[in-house]
Amino acid sequence: MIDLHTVPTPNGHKISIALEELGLDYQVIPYDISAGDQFKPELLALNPNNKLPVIVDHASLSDDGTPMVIFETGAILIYLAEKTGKLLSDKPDIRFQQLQWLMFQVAGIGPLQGQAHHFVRYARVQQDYARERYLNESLRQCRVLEGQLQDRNYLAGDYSIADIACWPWIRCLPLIDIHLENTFPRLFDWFTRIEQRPAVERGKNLIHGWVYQLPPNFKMELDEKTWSYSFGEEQFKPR
Ligand SMILES: N[C@@H](CCC(=O)N[C@@H](CS)C(=O)NCC(=O)O)C(=O)O
Repeated sequence: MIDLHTVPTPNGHKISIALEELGLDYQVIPYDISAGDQFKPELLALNPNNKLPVIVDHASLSDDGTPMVIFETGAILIYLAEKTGKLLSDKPDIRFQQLQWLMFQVAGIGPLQGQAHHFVRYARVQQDYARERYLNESLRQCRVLEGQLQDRNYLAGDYSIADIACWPWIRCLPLIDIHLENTFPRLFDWFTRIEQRPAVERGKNLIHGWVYQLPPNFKMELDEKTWSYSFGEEQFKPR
């Protein structure tokens, strides 16, 4: 049994989709990051970086006899793929292409598109330069993916953890007013192909992700406490 400590965000959905695809036995431990759950001592003991998701695999023990604990979605996806021998090729050339696109997501799309969401949807002070910069970067990343998908159905080889990592983030683009259908047709087809997978349907609905129903550029008005947990004093206080 795997404990999945998670939230209904793109990072959370990467792991619930992978667990569903792999048919692994798991239970969900939901967190509310707007209420500061990410700073609970139980979570900090698993991930000192106060981020979700985190998995605890009770079926796999570390050298000290305690269950394996893994945070950072890139590491979790590689762990799950290696545990099952699925969703990551065993042919070295394809495997490293898949890992390369996984890294493109965790080191590129997540951090930079994440900033676009921050400046478009959350920032309390209008920051035109930052907004433009991260929107342009998100569009540039879409162009890179569009190019990669010109002559293939998945990012590298068969459907893999690279596609699973990117998909929930591509799903968020309408929130920052980026729409694939006309501008990035191959990326749109890839998105639709993956969306139709039953495991993706189950994984994305695991915890209700209401945020995905918001209109483009919807400005989030966070109350003081939530702002503090996410972007203010509570987030940055030493622990
Ligand atoms: N690089 C991390 C990012 C995880 C992350 O940013 N998680 C967000 C939810 S999507 C979180 O837990 N935020 C809580 C906080 O920043 O306090 C990963 O890939 O796991």
